[in-house]
Amino acid sequence: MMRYVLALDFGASSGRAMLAGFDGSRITLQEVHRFANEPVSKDGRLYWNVPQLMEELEQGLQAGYAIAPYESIAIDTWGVDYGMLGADGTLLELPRHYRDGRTDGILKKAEQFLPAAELYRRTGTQVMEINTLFQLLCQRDSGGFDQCATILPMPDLFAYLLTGTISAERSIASTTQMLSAETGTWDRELLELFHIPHRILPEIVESGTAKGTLSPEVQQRLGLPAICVTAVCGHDTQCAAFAAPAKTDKHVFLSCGTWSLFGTEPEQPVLTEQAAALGLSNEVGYGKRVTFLKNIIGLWLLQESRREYARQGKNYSFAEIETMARQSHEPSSFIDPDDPVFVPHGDIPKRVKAFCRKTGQHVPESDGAIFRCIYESLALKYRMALEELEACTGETYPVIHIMGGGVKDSLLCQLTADYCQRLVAAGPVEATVYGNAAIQMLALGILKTPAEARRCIAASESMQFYHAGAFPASSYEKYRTLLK
Ligand code: LRH
Repeated sequence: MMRYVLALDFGASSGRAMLAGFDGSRITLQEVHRFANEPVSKDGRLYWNVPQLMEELEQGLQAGYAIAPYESIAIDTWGVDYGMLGADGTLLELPRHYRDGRTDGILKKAEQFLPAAELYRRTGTQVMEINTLFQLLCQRDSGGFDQCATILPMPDLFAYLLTGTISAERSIASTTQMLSAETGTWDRELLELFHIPHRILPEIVESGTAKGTLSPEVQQRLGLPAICVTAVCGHDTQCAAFAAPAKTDKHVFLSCGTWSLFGTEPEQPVLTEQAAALGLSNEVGYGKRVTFLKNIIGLWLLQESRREYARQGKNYSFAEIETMARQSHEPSSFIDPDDPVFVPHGDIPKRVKAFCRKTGQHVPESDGAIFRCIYESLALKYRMALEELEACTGETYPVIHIMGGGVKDSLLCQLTADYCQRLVAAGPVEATVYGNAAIQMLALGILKTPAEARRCIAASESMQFYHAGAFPASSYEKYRTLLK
């Protein structure tokens, strides 16, 4: 007998509802609803359109149930953003988008409260301007928290709007930079240092537990029964990491979508000074498993460049972008993909050119050369991240599992294999959804162990393998010098 769950996966530019069925050995996925996630901009500020996203989510619930009566639903999203609820439980304002820019330059200010190295030692999280802690610091200085009864990370906010339950799932809570790496609870002392009231932080719950059921009001409105809403890893990255079809723990995963999350699964958090200096992050996954990873800006650079070219009347498909990059014969130039200039929306190609000019490199002329520069710079950054991970854990990882949208990009997969000099196993594209669905199935007892879940996911998809070609040594040397 087939058993079904519904996975709701929100990305930074689109979301979808996927029906996942399990026949006893394999998981099959069916997309039942897809929608755009368009941020709203108001008075120069950028917000997430929660009412519209809720409508889409509800359409997904109905479309899925019309196909198969699923037993549970769960939501995963990007990290760090949150909504604020008032005492009466209403959303005080639309949640701010992490690319809004309000946290630009905040790290300097944060140093007054606690030096970054100490912040890292306490939380184990890569210190990034967009993290919730710094967003709250801005909130403290603008509106304050008088009206705010609680904050809810995005996946928990959607779950709250369906169930009325207020809680934060651990994996998404670990992207806030407010969770103690030692105790796994909100770090009270740290909150005091930043003058953020502890009272606004919700109870933490584990992935794979029930959040509640659809509220009577939602049931009635949608014509659905009291379906269970499960807390999976609310953080999309952790759903993907969970789904890596790896045979051993000695692998690297590269969750490759808008962001590239390049990491591994050590036995313990790595809180050394070296890890802090290298900007590596300990984030929590299913069953409190630590993932040790680097947040790299990712395919955002290609996605946003594509949007910019479209604004200029040049509509390139992703396949065309890949071909143009392959065919570029201009001299190589590189960027640091993680330079803050590349974070905001806008004209990425122009910023790529400016970066190359400023660093005394050949300035790419053609659109293909811009794309080539982005591709190679990403693969080079992966190489550096691999070296950093291996230096910090003392391990060697023979295989890189690329998952997510990047799997479809054979140029990126091959460049990753070449620059990292490792075997690349590409797949599944839908890793996040597999992870979301498999964790629900574990919660329902349909799957018995995480290892069984990984085996089922591996059996449900075929992988593509990319073997390392010649190592582009001179490019790598040039890149290292550039980033020093
Ligand atoms: C990827 C991701 C990443 C970061 C960013 C904000 O979707 O979750 O891990 O946290 O979004």
